[in-house]
Amino acid sequence: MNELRSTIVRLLSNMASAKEIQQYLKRFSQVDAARFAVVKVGGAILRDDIEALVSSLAFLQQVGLTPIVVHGAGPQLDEEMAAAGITKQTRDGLRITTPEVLAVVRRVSQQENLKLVEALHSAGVRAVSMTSNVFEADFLGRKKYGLVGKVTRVETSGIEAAIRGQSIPVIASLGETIGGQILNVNADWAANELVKTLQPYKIIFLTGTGGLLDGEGRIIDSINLSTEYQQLLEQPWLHSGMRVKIEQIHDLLMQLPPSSSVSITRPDDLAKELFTHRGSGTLVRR
Ligand code: X2W
Repeated sequence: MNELRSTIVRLLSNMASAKEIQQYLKRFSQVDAARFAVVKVGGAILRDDIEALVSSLAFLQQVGLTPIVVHGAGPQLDEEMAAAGITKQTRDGLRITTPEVLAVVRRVSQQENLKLVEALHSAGVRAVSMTSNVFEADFLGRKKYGLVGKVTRVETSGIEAAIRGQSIPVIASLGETIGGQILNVNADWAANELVKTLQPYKIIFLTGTGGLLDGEGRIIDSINLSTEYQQLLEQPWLHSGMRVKIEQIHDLLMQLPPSSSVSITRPDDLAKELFTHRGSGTLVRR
C-alpha cells in the first residue's frame, strides 16, 4: 500500500496536497470494497474517449478501489441503424425497439462491451464482460415502446464474484424477462437500478460535458440538495434536459444512505474528482 500511496501522491501532486489525498484514501479504505463505486459510461465516451476511460478505471483498480461499470451505446446504435437503413424512432427519450432494432441493440451492445473489456485487458486490468444475467426486466409498455425494458430485479452474484476476484465488472444495459425475452434498457435507468440495489458509496456518471452546466455553460462545482434543490429548480436557465438529470439524481440520492454522493465528470478528471477537495466536475450531495 505504501508504494501505491506514493504513486497516487506523485500523480496528483499538481492538483492536491499529499495530506488531502491521504485523507481521501483513508476514508475510501473504510468503505466496503464491493460497494465503492458504480460508474456509468455513456456510449459517446466509449467512442471518443476510451483511452482516458481505461486509464481512469486502471487507476482506481490499482489503488484497490474496484469500480462497477455499466455502459450504454446510444450513438453507436444510431450509426448502426442508419447503416442498416432502419429509421430511428423515439418516445419519451427512449428508442422504440422493434425486433429488427433489438437485433442491432444486442449486437452493438455486446460489441461495445467487449471493446471496453479488451481495452482494459490490454492495459493489464482485470475485467469481466457481463452482457446477460444482471438485469431482470419487464416490458415498459409493449404497445408504446416495443421491446424496451424496465428493470425489475438486479442479480448481484456475478458482480460480487467479480469484485471479490478484483476484476472490474463491465455490464451492458440489456435486460431479460422471466420468460427469456431480451429487452433494450436505457443505460441511465440500468445504472440507477444497479445503484439502488448495491447502495454504493460513490456514483459516477462519465460524460463528455464533464459536469452539470449552469446558464452560461460553466460547470457547477457542487450541489447540496438539502439546501439548494428548490432554489435550483426555480432557475430560469435550467432547461429540460438538465432539469431531468437533476431530478433523477435527487430521486436516486433520496434512496441511498446520506453519505452517498453523485459525481459527474470526464474520464480524464476522475481521479481529481475523487481525491481532491476542489474536485473536477459536479459533486451532488444530499
Ligand atoms: C438505449 C440504450 C443505450 C443507451 C438506446 O437504445 O439508445 C433505450 O433508449 P447511452 O450511450 O448511455 O445513451 N435504450 C430504451 O442508453 O446508451
